[in-house]
Amino acid sequence: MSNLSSEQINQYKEDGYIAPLNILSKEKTDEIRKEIELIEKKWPNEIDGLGRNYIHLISPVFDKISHNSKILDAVESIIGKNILICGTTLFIKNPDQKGFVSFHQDAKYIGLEPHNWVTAWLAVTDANEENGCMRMWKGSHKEHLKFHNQKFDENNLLTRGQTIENVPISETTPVVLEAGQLSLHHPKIVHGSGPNKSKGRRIGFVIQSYIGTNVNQVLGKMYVQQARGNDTFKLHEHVKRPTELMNNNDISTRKKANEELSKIFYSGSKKIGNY
Ligand SMILES: O=C(O)CCC(=O)C(=O)O
Repeated sequence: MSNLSSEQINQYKEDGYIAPLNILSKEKTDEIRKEIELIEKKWPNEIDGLGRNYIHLISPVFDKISHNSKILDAVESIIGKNILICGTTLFIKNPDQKGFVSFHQDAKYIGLEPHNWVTAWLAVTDANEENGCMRMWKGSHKEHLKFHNQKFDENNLLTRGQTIENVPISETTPVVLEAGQLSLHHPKIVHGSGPNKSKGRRIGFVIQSYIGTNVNQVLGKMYVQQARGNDTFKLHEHVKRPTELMNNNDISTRKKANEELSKIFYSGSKKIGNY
């Protein structure tokens, strides 16, 4: 078992996140990167823009990471033993692009209530200040949800370009991770990330999020998988795990899931962005 220690749990409660946790070997992260490159080559546009979501439904490689027992042990320490995977997202920042993530709180537009959930960010490549790693505003999860301006900037990787203005950068901490390491963050922590100024790709695979079975989706419909324990609440539709890359049935499940997710993220919005 690799459950978090009591010190780590206290750190999560105090700071709103915990990192780094060692999860995968270098060989494994190379395999993940190859899977991404294969999909990009064979199915261009499939994991771009809105399509960057739910890759775990069409790729056994990403399915296995989402169900990784080391990750689940750590997640169990935070949300308990009955765990569902309700979504995944690839956050890729290529060196020739200006992509960034404005400061935001995940809980603002995601519709998951109560907040018995946690987001896991796995570094597929190293993530550091040069290539635009996440920055966390420690302790900000203890406050209420803040006002988010909806900016729809072209290079913002968030759906509406939702932005909490005037976050003091000097009070934020970079989450520096080596490939194969993970961070876990709280639904209400204020976080964001700058552009990639390096010469290589920055790739994060984000399980967004692991939810307790008691967590409802108050803005729409979700397709979940059982990661651990039992689901006695039965609030969501369960879907099967993929056994081959890009199986036709899995592709149509993913399409439905993406359409529903888009409705959730843009609920009440007059405009639709790129993501
Ligand atoms: O990958 C990033 O830079 C930001 C990801 C993020 O905001 C999240 O995982 O909640």
